[in-house]
Amino acid sequence: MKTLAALLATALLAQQTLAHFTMQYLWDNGVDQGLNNYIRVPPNNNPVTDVTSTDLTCNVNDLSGAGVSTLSIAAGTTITFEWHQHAQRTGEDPIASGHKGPVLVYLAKAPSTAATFSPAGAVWTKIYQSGLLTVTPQTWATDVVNATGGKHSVTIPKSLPAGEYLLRAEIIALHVAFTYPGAQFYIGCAQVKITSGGTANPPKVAIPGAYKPTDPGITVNIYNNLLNYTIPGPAVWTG
Ligand SMILES: [Cu+2]
Repeated sequence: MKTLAALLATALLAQQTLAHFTMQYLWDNGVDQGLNNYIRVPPNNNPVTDVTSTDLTCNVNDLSGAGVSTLSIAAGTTITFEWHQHAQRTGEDPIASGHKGPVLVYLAKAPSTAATFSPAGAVWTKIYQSGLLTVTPQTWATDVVNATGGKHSVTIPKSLPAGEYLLRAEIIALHVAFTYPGAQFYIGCAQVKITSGGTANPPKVAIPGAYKPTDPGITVNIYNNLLNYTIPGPAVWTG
């Protein structure tokens, strides 16, 4: 006998099979950089669901940076990521309102150029996360993304060394996450060059590697009036 929550979730899944999304725009200190510019664009808007797959790094097919330009930014700038279901900014929810969960941002410094960087191993630093914002009603970071035209922002820590980086933004949708695989990982990687910076050596994790199927923030029933939610991965490093 399925629980009501499971039945509801099954209905949601059927309804939202095509309601997926991709990262499509970067904004540098409030300036729109244009559709798909500086972004390693995935072949479609499907999520990744295997947390052990290299698809978790920068989306599917070992996305290469060949042919992708790199955006010059200053450390301390505010970068905004903008996500949509399809190549349209209006006419539908940016990321489909049934997709509830956390929003995270990581970055990794390239040994040389961002375009040639294949970010394997412990190279990723988490610089932002937002999860369950209010308990009653249950409000998620994804609700804010939907309410703000698909956008969320992060400040690039000033103490990061100058050089080329991949920015990895991630939205985890938990509407069918009560079993594994179920949680949907939406990943966008962008190429930036920090033109001025500091000397920090932040903590780093591997992606895949930082998440486990059994993490309480990955296999979770969000229709259970959660009192708290544990965002997967390491602590945020703020510089
Ligand atoms: Cu979806």
